[in-house]
Amino acid sequence: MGLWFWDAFVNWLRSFFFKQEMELSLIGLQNAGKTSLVNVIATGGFSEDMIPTVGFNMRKVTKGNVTIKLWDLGGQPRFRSMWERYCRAVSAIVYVVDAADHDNIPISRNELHDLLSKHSLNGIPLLVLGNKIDKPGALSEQQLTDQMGLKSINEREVSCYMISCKNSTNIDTVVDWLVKHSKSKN
Ligand SMILES: Nc1nc2c(ncn2[C@@H]2O[C@H](COP(=O)(O)OP(=O)(O)OP(=O)(O)O)[C@@H](O)[C@H]2O)c(=O)[nH]1
Ligand SMILES: [Mg+2]
Repeated sequence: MGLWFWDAFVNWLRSFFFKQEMELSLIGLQNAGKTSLVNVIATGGFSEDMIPTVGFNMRKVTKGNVTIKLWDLGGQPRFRSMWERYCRAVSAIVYVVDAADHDNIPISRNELHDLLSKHSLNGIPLLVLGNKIDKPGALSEQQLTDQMGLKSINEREVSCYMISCKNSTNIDTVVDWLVKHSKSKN
C-alpha cells in the first residue's frame, strides 16, 4: 500500500472527526475580480458580465472538511473605508489585483499598504493574488511583487500567486492555501 494512499485514507477518516473553519476578507480595487474569485471557488462558474459589489457580500463555501466564510467587499473608493472593519477578525486577508491593469497598480499598492498599517490588523496572514493572467501584458509574479512593494511587508506571512478566474488557473493553489490557514472548530 503506497504512502500516498495511507495519507489520503487518514485525511478521509480525519474529516469525519475534525471540522475546520476559517473566515477571510477579499479586498482590492473595483474590477479586480474578487466576486469572480468567490464564484469560481464556490461553483467553478465565470461570467464576463458582473455587477459591481455594493457594500459587501458574505458567502460560505465548504471544501472537504473546511468551511470558509468569505467577506467579499466592494472595491470602489466609497467602500474602502470599511475594509479595515471587515478584516479585524479574519484568519487571512486576500488582496486581489488586476495584473493586466498597469495604470491602477500604484493605487492598489497604496490602498494595500494603508490597510496593513492599521494596528488592528497586525500579524494577519496576507495572500496577494495577481488576477487576469489570461490577458496579454499581464504582469509576472516577480513584477507584481516589485510593483506592489510586497517585500517591504514584514511581521506577517505574505504569499503571492498569479491566477485567472476566467481560465481557473491556479485556483486549486489558492484553495490549498486557504485550507492550510483554517483552524480547528471548538
Ligand atoms: N479576462 C479576465 N477577466 C476577469 C477575470 N476575473 C474577473 N474578470 C472580469 O473582471 C470584471 C470585474 O470582476 P468582479 O469580480 O466583479 O470584480 P470585483 O473585484 O468584485 O469588483 P467590485 O465588486 O466592484 O469591487 C468582470 O467583467 C469579470 O468578468 C479573469 O481572470 N480574466
Ligand atoms: Mg465584487
